[in-house]
Amino acid sequence: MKGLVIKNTGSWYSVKTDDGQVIESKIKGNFRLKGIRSTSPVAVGDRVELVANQEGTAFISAIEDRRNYIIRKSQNLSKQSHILAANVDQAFLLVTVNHPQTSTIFIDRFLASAEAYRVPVVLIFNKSDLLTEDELHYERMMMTLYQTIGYACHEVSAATGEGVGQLIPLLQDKITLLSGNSGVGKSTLINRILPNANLRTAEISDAHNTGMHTTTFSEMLELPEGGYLIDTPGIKGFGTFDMEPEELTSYFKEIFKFSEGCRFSNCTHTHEPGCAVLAAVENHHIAASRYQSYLSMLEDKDSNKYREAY
Ligand SMILES: Nc1nc2c(ncn2[C@@H]2O[C@H](COP(=O)(O)OP(=O)(O)OP(=O)(O)O)[C@@H](O)[C@H]2O)c(=O)[nH]1
Ligand SMILES: [Mg+2]
Ligand SMILES: [Zn+2]
Repeated sequence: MKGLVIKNTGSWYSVKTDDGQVIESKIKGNFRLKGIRSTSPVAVGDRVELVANQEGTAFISAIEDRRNYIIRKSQNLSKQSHILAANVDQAFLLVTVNHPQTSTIFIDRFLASAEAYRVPVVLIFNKSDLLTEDELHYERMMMTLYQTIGYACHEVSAATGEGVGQLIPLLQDKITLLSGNSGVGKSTLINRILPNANLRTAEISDAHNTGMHTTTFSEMLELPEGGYLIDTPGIKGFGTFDMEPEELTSYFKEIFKFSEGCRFSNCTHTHEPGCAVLAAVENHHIAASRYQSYLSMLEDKDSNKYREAY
């Protein structure tokens, strides 16, 4: 029997079989996944093989090779990671310019790691109903910045429903991971799109009380038009990235374009003469915030710390 892992609640997995039943399943004792040190070897979005048992539950006996996966590194130094979801077609990164404020470093780190996994990202700016004139102005500037780089951006309010309609066609027949800081409104947005989902959301909206982590496990929800939306726990920061400068450069689309004009092919864009990236930052062709994010990821290589990206 084969199926799709649609929910992970720690030790149990809900697996939807190809004939449409949902079977609660466990991993067989010594089952390990090669190459990945993860807190849980099976992830939402995995295609698995099941062996049914007497009690109406099943054992997961094999995982099919993954097309991709999105990892959240754990916050301690154990080097363990947590796979938020596997086999996704795209990610919606939900951000808010206030209540809570999503930092540009967080956005850029997410975008760079998604580039590394080759997962396309759409940026969704939520809580437009809460923003002051100044905040709206800042939000539109951010949208222009990321659109110019090549990321689609949408402004919505999950609370009022404003703008949510424009997301529906983007979801059809795709597996979409919804990610973002805790409290930005991921579960609220899914409840707006799928009223029957009835996901738990934070009860009070308090700008000073963020990081509550209302959602604690990933869950895949089926869309009536075809496709799935995956609600995930909020992410706060990332583990360090250990990438060579050339590799890192290629994950910042606009920095990569300018880097073709650098004098040295191994330019790190920090101090080298004839650096086209530094010139572009100087001339405001590359946003200072993007360059700062690049530098912060470059520093990761030399430090071994967990970095909170706000
Ligand atoms: N005013 C307003 N409040 C919103 C909007 N979207 C979400 N909220 C509120 O923001 C709070 C957090 O929403 P959640 O949907 O629980 O956030 P989440 O991203 O799922 O958070 P985690 O599960 O902790 O990762 C709740 O009080 C929501 O009612 C919005 O568009 N406008
Ligand atoms: Mg949630
Ligand atoms: Zn350079």
